[in-house]
Amino acid sequence: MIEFKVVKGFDTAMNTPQTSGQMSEFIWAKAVGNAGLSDIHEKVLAGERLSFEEGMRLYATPQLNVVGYLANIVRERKNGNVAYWVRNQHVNYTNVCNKGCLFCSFYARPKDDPRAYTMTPEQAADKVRNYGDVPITEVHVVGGVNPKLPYSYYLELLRAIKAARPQAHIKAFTMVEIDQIVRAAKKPAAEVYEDLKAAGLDALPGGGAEVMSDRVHEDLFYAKPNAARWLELARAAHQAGLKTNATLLYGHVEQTPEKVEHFVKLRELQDETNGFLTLIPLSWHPEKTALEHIAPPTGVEDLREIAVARLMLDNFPHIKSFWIMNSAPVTQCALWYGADDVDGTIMEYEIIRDPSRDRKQVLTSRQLVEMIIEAGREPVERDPLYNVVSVGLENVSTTEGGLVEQFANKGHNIENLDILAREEVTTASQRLKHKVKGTLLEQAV
Ligand code: V47
Repeated sequence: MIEFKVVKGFDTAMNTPQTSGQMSEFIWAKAVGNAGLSDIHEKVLAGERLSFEEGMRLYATPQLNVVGYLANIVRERKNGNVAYWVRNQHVNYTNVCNKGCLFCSFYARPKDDPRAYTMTPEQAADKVRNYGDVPITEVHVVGGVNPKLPYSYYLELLRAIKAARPQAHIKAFTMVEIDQIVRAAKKPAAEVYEDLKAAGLDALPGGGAEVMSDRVHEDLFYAKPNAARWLELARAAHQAGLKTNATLLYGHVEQTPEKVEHFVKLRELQDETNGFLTLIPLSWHPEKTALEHIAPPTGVEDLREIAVARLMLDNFPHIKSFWIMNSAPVTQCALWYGADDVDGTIMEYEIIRDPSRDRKQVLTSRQLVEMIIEAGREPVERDPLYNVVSVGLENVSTTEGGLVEQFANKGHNIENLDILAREEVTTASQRLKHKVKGTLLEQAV
C-alpha cells in the first residue's frame, strides 16, 4: 500500500500526482525519503549550502542514485542540459620530479633515471605545432618539479607555446609547479604571476592539492606544498586575475571526512575570490605506483565523487568528469550525476598511461560529441573560460585521431641531460622502506 505524502508541486487537494512530471517528482521524493535524505533534498531545492555533516551523509548512504538525483538538480540549475567539451592538447614538458609522491607513476628521479625527459621550450612548441591542423583552443601544460630548471625556462616555455599557437589559451602549472617557480624566481608570487601572464599564461589547471589532509600529506606527498600553501598560491592567482581549477585525488588512503573537508576549504576560498571555474575529481590509478597493491576506485565511487562534489561546491560553476581517469563510459553516466564537462581531445597524456594506447590518449572531437549526445545531453564546445566555440555536431572532425597516431610516440624521450638535477632525492620506494610499522601505508601493504 503506497502512502501518499504532500510533495512540492502536487495537487494538494487530491494529494496525488497529476502529470508525468509530478509522478516522477513523487517517485523521487519517495526514494529520497527512503534514503533518509529529505532534509538535504529540501535544502538543495532551496539552494541552501550543505554542511560538513550533510556531506558525510551523502558519502554514507548506499542509495547512490538518490545522491545522483540530488546532484542533477544542482547541475541542471547551473548548466541546464549542456555538456561542455574542449578541443585541447596536453603537453607534459618534463617528468623529472623531486617530490616522490607515492600515488604517482609519472615521475622520474632527477638523478640517473633512464625514463627522465625534459623538453626544451622549442621542443614543447614542436609538440603544439604537430597538431596545427586542429583548431585547438587550449594547451594544457603541466610537468614534474625539476629542481634544475631556472625561472627563465618557464617564461620561455610559455612564450614558445604562445608563438606556436597564438589563438589558444595556455592553461599551465599546478600550484606545486608555481611553488617551485616562485622559489626559482626569488620574488613574491604576485610578481611571478604578472611575469607568467606577460609570457602567455591565461589560466591555471587544478592539481597538486590531492586531498587537503595533513595526515595524507605526510604519508603520501610530504615533499609537496601543504594545503595551506596550495590555497595561498591559488588565492594569489585569483588576485592576479587568473582563473584556476581544483582537483580532488581519491581512491588511495584518504578517508571520507578528509574529502568533505577538502570541499569545505575550497568553497571557503571560492567565497572569497570567485576564482575557481571547475572542480575535477581525479580517480586514482594505482598501476606502477608505490601503492599498486591498493585496488583502484570503482565506477560507483567515481559517480559518487562527482555527485558529492556537485552538491558540496555550491559556488563552483562547473564539475568535470575527466574521461582519461574515469573512463569514457563512466563519464557518460556522470553527466547525470552532477558533471557538466567531459574535458577534451587531450591528444597525448603522460601522467597516467593506458598500456594499450601508450601516449595516444585521444578522443576525437566527433567521438566526444557523439558520446555526449548518446548520454542524452547537449554538446557545447567551450574554450578554457567557458565561452561557447561551437554547438552540436557543427564543428567536429576525426582528424585528431590520425595526427595522434602520427606524432604521439615520436621525438618524445628527449635527451637533454644537462638540465637534469644531480642531487639525491628520496624516492617513493625508498620512503616505503623507511615507513615504521603500524602506519596506514604499512597496513595497506
Ligand atoms: O595533481 C598523479 C594526479 C594531477 C595520478 O584543471 C594522478 O582541467 C590519478 O591536475 N592517478 C595532475 N591521478 C592532473 C590535473 C588535471 C587533470 C585534468 C584536468 C585538469 C584541469 C587538471 O594528476 C596531479 C595528481 O593529483 N595524478 N598521479 C595517478 N596515478
